[in-house]
Amino acid sequence: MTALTDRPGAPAGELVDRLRAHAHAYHSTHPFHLRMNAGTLTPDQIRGWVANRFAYQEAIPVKDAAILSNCPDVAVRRRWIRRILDHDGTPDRADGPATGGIEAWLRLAESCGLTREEVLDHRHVQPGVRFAVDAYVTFARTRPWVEAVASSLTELFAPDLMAERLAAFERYYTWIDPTGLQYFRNRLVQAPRDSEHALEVVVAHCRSAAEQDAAVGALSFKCDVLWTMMDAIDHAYA
Ligand code: AHQ
Repeated sequence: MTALTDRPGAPAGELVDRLRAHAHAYHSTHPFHLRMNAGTLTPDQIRGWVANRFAYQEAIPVKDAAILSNCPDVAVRRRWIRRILDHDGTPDRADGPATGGIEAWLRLAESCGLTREEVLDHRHVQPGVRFAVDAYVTFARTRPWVEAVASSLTELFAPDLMAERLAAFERYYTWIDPTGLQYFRNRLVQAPRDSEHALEVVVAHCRSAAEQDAAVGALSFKCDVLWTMMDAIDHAYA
């Protein structure tokens, strides 16, 4: 009897198909996102979503640093570290504004009529959002690093959502200063680059049936993280 850990996995193409099949569980189809992209959200609902999603954005570089700390492969680390700079930005230049995705999200917040202070202090963050974000960071800290890489593959599905969202904001939420939408424009470039790397890593490192099942399970878990955040936001602001 071959142990599951030794049983060879499926060919790479089949693993990729199993991962991409999670598109149906991605939070792009959550009712709150559907209403957002249909232009029917009120300013308070948009502000609630922006303030809560900040807790997730802030946690991404911490999550990525956890993966780096567990990853022994220098070639992977060399590329993975870019994610941290994308979000944290580089040290404030004396002559210019702070950079990075977290700063861009704060600008989105200000464009929606939120203050930086009320976003940074998490006063609007719902318990379900906090617990889902904490679960994601804990997953990255405690699971084998390749599983944590696999959990980031929700970004395979992000570009379509980002493009639809950007179009919806520009068309329906004209009360938001368009310069505040730069974060989404940046993700249109960063997300495909990041998910391409993550997919390469998962395909290269998940050869046994057990490893492939764990990678698929990690992506399923992450879909639940994102969906739970949206449930908590929908419950609080719908
Ligand atoms: O803005 C997002 C982001 O920086 C990331 C990093 C990545 C990860 O490492 O898990 N996932 C992710 C996502 C971002 N935005 C979400 C959205 O709907 O705006 C989508 C989300 C993802 O697909 O995981």
